[in-house]
Amino acid sequence: MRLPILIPIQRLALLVFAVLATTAHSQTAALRVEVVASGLQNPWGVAFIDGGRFLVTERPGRMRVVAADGRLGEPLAGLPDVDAGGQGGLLDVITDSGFARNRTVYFCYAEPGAGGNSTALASARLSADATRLEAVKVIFSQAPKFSSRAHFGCRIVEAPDGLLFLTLGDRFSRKDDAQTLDNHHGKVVRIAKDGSVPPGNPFVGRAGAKPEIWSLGHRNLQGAALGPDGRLWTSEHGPQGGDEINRPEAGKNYGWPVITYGENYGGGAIGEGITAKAGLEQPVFQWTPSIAPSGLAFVKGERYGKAWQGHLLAGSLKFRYLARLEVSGGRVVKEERLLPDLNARVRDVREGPDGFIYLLTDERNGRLLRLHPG
Ligand SMILES: [Ca+2]
Repeated sequence: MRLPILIPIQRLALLVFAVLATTAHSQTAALRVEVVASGLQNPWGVAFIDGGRFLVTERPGRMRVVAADGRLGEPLAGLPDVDAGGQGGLLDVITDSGFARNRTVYFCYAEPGAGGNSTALASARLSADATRLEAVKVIFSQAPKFSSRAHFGCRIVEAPDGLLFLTLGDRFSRKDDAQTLDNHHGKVVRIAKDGSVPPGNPFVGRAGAKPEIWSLGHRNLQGAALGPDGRLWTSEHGPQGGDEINRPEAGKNYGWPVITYGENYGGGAIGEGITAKAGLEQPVFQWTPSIAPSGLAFVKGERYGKAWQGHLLAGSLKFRYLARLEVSGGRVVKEERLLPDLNARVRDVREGPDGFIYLLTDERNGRLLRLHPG
């Protein structure tokens, strides 16, 4: 007599489980997009300041405060000369971990100078009325300067120990420089907030090596984020194919242009056309064909459900979507493509202090977007 009763209960339990699983799936898949602000010209980086306000860079060389209600402030005064053109201009911005006390920000940009331009990192203090940058100090300049409008890299991350990571592109036609230590092309560098070189950097004291170098063998890193593991994660553009996610570690070589999963534009092998070699690190994930990733952020809060916590988000410039990358054991194990109908180049991705995910779209009329769970 008991069996006929038990079976329906088990089926009911399975049914309830299936409905819950379906609901959870649709909640995460159907994000609602709120436009916080528009009218930003090719915005590149967004940081979060007091009063629910935002600090946004525009690639042509402006930085603005965006009010919580989306109103755009006037461009801040006090910025240095920016070499805007091509991929260059005013690029990333972050707030200092002590911003609430010291109002300090860091920003990077294409710095003009003898020989062309290169990526520079500056610190500054946002004035009390948030109309200007004060005490602007260039704390790092990529060397050598070179005449190119491409591959600036330029993402900034403050590590838990207060040191700054900065990503630096290979300037496109200087790709072989990424394999040598006498320059900053195709590197991640690590510096202190005053611009000094941390004594623990991996190549300090090596003859002919730039002491700021943290890792080498990169192409054009346009995404960087601090993982829940407290470590640096980066994304970089491959050539035709071979876009990568890496976890750059001290002194390690990430292979470009000796190994790559990509090929030359229009086809044809790069170098020996190999994807692996002893002594060169493999990416933790790669996209072929290329999606052109820019902007990288971990979901650390619970606003999107526990299922998303610890996952990585990457914006796609080329295919105009947001990649959600499931991370397990330090590896990316699965990609879900979110916002397939966004129809805009995703330039930056950040998790705000309110736990919401924010995006910047790279357009002449660029927008700041807030993502709501569906
Ligand atoms: Ca690589």
